[in-house]
Amino acid sequence: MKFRKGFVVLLSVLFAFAAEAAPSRVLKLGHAVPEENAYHYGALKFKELVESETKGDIQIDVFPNNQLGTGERDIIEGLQLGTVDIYFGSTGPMGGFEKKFLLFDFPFLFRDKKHVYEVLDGEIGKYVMGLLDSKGIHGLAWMENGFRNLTNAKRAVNSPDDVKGLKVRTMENKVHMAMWRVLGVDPTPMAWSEVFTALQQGTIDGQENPVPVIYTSKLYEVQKHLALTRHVFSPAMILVAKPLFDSLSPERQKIFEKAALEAALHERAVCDKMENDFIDSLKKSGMEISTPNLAPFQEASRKVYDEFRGELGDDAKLLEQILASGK
Ligand code: EAX
Repeated sequence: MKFRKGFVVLLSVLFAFAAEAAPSRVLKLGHAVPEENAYHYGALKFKELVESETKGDIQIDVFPNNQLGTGERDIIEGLQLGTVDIYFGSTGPMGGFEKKFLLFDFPFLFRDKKHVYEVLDGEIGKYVMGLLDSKGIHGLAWMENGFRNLTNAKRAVNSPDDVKGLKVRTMENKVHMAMWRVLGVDPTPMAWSEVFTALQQGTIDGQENPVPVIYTSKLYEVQKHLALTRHVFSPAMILVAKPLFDSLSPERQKIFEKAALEAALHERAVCDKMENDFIDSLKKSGMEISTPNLAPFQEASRKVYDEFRGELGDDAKLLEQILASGK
């Protein structure tokens, strides 16, 4: 009898511990790239910090490689639908959610990464991020996707003439598409999850992305030529569904904000190192790399400013501010 009583007590203690350890919330974090990409390193850092700061009461499950959607636009829509809790990814589709995000999509807008983070970590970045709240999305931090470069299967690119007639996949972003159109390219907007197969099948000739994405998505298997055009700096963001963020206590909101800032700085450092290391890796993987003179590309893409400045309304002044601060 005594044994049975002791056993029941032991079981109830174990259950009590188990119940205590069970998280009160399990959140879904999604991104569109492989686990080797910098976003994933950032996501794991964010998970580690939030789980440790909440002593496991909030658990974050990370879903890489488009598991929560067919591409970044889809995953961001999931934040609004409540099917996704946290997004790590580029701002590429953001212009479709808040037009003012097109501000960062203008070609050759940023001089270098120092200039990028003076803007994103300053008043302009704060202002643009704050515009998302009315869309059911809360911005937590700016990360890095990086300066975008053109790859293609057909020919080396050293001047705008070399891109004429190429079918190039772009993000679902009308400013990016306009830039390639003025260069005589046929731009094809497409979700990231479809790009590798489209390149493999030859339905498109090329695409454009930062070096870390090109390498971690193994595009060297289907692309022969890489031109270091650095034609647009692609920011990335940590976003959270606004109803979820609003439901957190002020203390837990601070935990999310602090963890996001730390995770973003970690991701930027990882991404920056990858950009330097992976150029060599791409060469070793058989890609032919050209470093074109960018002036003719910059000259030709000026038309995009005239075409889209109006979309920014009175925030077009921010465009001039960014250009001026980069001189
Ligand atoms: O964010 O869709 C794209 O080209 C993005 O740069 C990629 O998914 C990484």
